[in-house]
Amino acid sequence: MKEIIGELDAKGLSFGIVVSRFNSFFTEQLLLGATDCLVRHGCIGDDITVARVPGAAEIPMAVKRMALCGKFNAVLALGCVIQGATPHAELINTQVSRALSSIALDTGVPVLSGLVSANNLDQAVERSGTKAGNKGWDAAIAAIEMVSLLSRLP
Ligand code: INI
Repeated sequence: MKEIIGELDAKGLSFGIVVSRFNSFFTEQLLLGATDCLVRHGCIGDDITVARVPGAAEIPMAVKRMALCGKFNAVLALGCVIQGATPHAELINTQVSRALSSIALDTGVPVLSGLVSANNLDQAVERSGTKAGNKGWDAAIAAIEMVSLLSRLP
């Protein structure tokens, strides 16, 4: 049996990060988590580029541009959608998630979602650096692994 796995080494890799300003109280924590993870795994600050968009709905457009530009090994999408703030929160979640998957599959560039989808503020707090971890960190570690895995797959 031959097993191919990705390494958790971000040395020499470049990452694009798209972060939304909406619910910035949470998304800034996601950004801190993501960059902390990348740097702890060997990425240098100069190899991380952050693009800010107004809200989660605008994330895919910027992610696509970053994925297509050829400068980044992976792109992270960080946002926070809280149910109840708008009647179309569920729609935003669905559309953004689908769009991110399509961009990754169409471009071949790993796109990792650090999109917090919460029913209320408590859940958003839990997923942005407290008891349920930090979705930005989770997206970053998955990005590092996927870049390595894809470089090794036939
Ligand atoms: N954008 C978010 O990132 N999170 C939300 O919770 C949210 N809610 O609930 O409204 C939200 N709305 C804005 C949306 O993403 C767009 O920026 C806006 O509709 C303009 O296209």
